[in-house]
Amino acid sequence: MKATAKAHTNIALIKYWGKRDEALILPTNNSLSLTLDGFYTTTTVEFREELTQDIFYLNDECISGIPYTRVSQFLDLIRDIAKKPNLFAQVKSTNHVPTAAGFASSASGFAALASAGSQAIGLTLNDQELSRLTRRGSGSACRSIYGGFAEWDKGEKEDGSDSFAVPIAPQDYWDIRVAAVVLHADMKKVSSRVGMKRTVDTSPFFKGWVDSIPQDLKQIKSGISERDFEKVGSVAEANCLKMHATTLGANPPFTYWHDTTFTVMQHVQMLRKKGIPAYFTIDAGPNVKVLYLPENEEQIKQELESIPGVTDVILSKSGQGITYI
Ligand code: 2P0
Repeated sequence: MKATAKAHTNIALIKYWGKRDEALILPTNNSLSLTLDGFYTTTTVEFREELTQDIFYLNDECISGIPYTRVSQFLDLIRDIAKKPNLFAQVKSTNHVPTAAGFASSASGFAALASAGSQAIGLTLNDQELSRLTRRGSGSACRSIYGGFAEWDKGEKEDGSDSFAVPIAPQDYWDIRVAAVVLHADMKKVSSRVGMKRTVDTSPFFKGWVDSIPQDLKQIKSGISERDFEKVGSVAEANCLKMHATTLGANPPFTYWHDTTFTVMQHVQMLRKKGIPAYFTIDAGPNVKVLYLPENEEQIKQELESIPGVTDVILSKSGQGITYI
């Protein structure tokens, strides 16, 4: 009745931005990501007969409120599948995702919780079933089941049974690196959940975003299969810009960018002009992630650290999928 799992976070190169069903977490578009080795969550779930409710510890702190409710409601799904509605669990999670780096710890967190929880209660799920379950905790988490590149297929069905991630290329397929550029900036004011919903509901640019995804996916997948870094990087950068453009069309309008965000973006484009292949992508926050190749690591780190307003540069490689400890 006890299991421990480790899951890594992932960075989307084709972004998930918009839900067609908020309760089931069904997206409006497919997304594609790279799992990262530097950032992970380790979670132990133990179901115990004597418990009358779930208990959740995060980094040794007992958690209540909304984060507790999200974990407990997710365990309800596992109890439901296992047909053990009154069996509660103690969950102990440790995040190795520096909050300042601007990676959503919800991706590694829910992937680790789904894996440890389903194994602890005695379920035997294959990767697709596990990814589909993980999706219900947080959408982007369903891609973290796999190492390397993964694609979340939005699916077509209303019940979400065909909405899960599939592997595209394993961790050791291609040594692409990611630098997380940490900026001196305030915490984001619009959560990705709220930002996504506002964009879907009000942005006239949202349709253009959704319509453009199939072509981006086709291009990036051919770039991955050819190990063509420029192709992958340029599609990822353009896709990120399109996602962020939708937020400017929302009502009320918003942006995740900070002035330093823009400075870093321009610096990355300048590096390319100097002949160093580097491309940026940005999630629902001000920090910038830079894609680069191993041979340019030293220079990339130095260049990014030299930008005024940059407080840290954290380097990461392609990471592995779920492991059980
Ligand atoms: C992504 N993001 O593809 C995109 C890009 C942010 C920008 O997935 O509501 O925390 O839990 O499904 O997964 C962040 O959204 O949202 C996200 P929910 P999630 O990585």
